[in-house]
Amino acid sequence: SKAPMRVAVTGAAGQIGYSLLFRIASGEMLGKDQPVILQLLDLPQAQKACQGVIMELDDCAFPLLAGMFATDDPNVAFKDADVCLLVGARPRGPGMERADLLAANGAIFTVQGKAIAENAKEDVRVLVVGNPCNTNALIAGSAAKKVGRTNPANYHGMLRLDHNRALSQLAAKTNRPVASFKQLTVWGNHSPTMYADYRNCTSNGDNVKDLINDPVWNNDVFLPTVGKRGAAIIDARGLSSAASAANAAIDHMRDWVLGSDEWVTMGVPSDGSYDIPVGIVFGFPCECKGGSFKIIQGLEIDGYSREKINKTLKELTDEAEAVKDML
Ligand code: NAX
Repeated sequence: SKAPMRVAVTGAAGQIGYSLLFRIASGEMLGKDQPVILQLLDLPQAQKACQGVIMELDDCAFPLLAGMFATDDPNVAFKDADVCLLVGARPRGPGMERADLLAANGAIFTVQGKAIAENAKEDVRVLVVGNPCNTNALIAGSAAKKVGRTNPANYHGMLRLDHNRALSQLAAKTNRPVASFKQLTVWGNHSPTMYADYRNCTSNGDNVKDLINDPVWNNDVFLPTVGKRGAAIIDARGLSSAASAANAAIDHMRDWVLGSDEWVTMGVPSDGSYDIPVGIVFGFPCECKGGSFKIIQGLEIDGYSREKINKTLKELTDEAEAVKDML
């Protein structure tokens, strides 16, 4: 049987962690034949809650769960990790300005990026879920780059929830099964400025843009619905998206590790594709094969799309500017 893979999860005592850990342990992320060891990181005050989660994981008697522990030390949590899911982050407190939020998270992700680069496997794959996830991934990747050893291209931000939200809206609009949609892209930042783009999307061979043929719906209904979905869920549930966020993290990592027949949206450090400045962590259409990913090239960007892309990019370059001392 296969050697276990080590999966580090931060913010393990939080609500996304509670939806995520059980599915990883059941084999939904890395495969039904792949044993896993869970390495949970959370703050000192959350260690007791982590032990409770560990007790429940024990009580599931998952055949693939080959070991687990919780710690408040990033160097321990990331030791020999194959996969790191960085979920824990500093939430925006009352009266906290955006700059304070960026700085507080910058400090966390600088420490964690360094600890990953120093301790994890050299081919570690990292997905940042904790917000602002694109810029947190930029910071972690930049801290890791200073250490060397790991691949800076492997520090991702999570755009998959936006991608899945867009898919479900397209399915509802067209009354077609969600699985029929291929070649959707969500460009940019995980924020209301993201640009969900179905110009290249097909459903059972039909072009979705032609099928819908409603630019007003696209601009005035679809994009705001996807962009503000997180707020709508907070409004309805009184809590932010958790199970769907965990699901998206699993989708992102499963496709990256095991491959995907279809395009997927991933927040990856730009290599300059589509004129996105090198290094900015940006939602791109990606193809995953043989354990690696690449950005789909050669898509046409029309005037409307360029405007949307520039808007979400501006937000990210502003954030990068605000944390430039940490890069
Ligand atoms: P919770 O507040 O339920 O849990 C967060 C956990 O992280 C807590 O247990 C806390 O103790 C821990 N934590 C805080 N700082 C830490 C640190 N430095 N090291 C380790 N652990 C730390 O939040 P939850 O609902 O689970 O959300 C977690 C993060 O996901 C938030 O930043 C949230 O904004 C972000 N989200 C990102 C999404 C995305 O699509 N990228 C969507 C869902 C979610 O909003």
